[in-house]
Amino acid sequence: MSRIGAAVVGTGFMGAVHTEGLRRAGVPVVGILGSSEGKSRQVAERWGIPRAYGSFEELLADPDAQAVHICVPNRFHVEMARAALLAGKHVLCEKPLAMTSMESAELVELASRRPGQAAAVCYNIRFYPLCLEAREWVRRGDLGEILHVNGSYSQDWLLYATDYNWRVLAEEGGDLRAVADIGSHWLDLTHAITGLEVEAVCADLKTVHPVRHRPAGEVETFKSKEGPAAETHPIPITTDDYGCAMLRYHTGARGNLWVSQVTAGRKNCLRFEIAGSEQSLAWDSERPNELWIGRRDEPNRSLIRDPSLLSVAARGAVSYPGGHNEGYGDTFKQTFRAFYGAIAAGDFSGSGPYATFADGHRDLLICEAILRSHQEERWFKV
Ligand code: SOE
Repeated sequence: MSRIGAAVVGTGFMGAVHTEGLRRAGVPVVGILGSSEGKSRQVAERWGIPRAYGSFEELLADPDAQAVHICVPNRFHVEMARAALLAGKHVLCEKPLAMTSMESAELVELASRRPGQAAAVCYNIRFYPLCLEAREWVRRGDLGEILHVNGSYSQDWLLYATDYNWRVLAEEGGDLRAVADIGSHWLDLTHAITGLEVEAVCADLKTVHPVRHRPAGEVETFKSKEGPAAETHPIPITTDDYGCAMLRYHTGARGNLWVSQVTAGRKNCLRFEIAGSEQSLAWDSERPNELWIGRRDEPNRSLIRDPSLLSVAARGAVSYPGGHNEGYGDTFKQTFRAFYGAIAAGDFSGSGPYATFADGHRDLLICEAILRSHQEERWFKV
């Protein structure tokens, strides 16, 4: 699709997902950077990537890498995104965009001064076709006035005190974890669908495991579920395993969100329900090819992801006919098609369906308000 080459920073879960998604989107992956030169070389060989960088500076100096995908722990996001923009690269950064809203504000400002470069945050869930369809329905007015938006994002990969990954550490990921890691997806998605702005929040958070047992080496996201390490040492944890927030939107609509990384049986489950004055919509990421339509005066319906039944906007993000189910990996392919499609078209307005740095900044502001509300035990304005 694009002759623009991409370099990926990070060789963990997200680095692998981005590399595969880029290739499926027809974007050449020209090089990879891991945590050391040896790691870069090993992964480049395994994944068939032509170049293994020894440093981020080497990556930035590569003229074939016009875009950089940042798939490393959150604490590196701001410095890498800043340097990549200043080096003239397009940037696609994993979420959350930064550790604090001060950092994300700086990136928004910098990106606005680089008008010929695209700057996006990888909120891939927007690109499930039925989420794009829900967005169309709301925008067309089919739901009527939005009364309330409710939902959750729950996982079980951090249920036990022996579960560990860099995300549990505040110094690696930020003061908030479940809220920032997965709640930010929900906040972004529901904003993309409804256009509603969160004005104030009232939140309650809980660290279920104030002490976790850290293994000697690094553990990839989700991998601790495959069995505890033989040798571990106890470490204090301050980030949230669970969180709940009531939301007030700018229109007067209400909402609530709960997140958990300790709900046994919920593998990766984002759910939303949007109640409108005419009808409701509900969706569950563990059954992503069905959209529930709630009606009061006639039977409820279920819309199956079949391109022939979808709006033009949602159909553009579908690759296979109905019944040939699409899922998680496809959302990355579609995110990258949208991002590189905009670059190829010379459209740097950020008005397309992908999330911009400004969207990433909005989510950080809400996350910080959630933390303050919890700490001060009161409603907090965003
Ligand atoms: C871990 O909770 C994680 O990998 C998130 O960081 C991703 O954003 C989400 O898509 C899946 O879960």
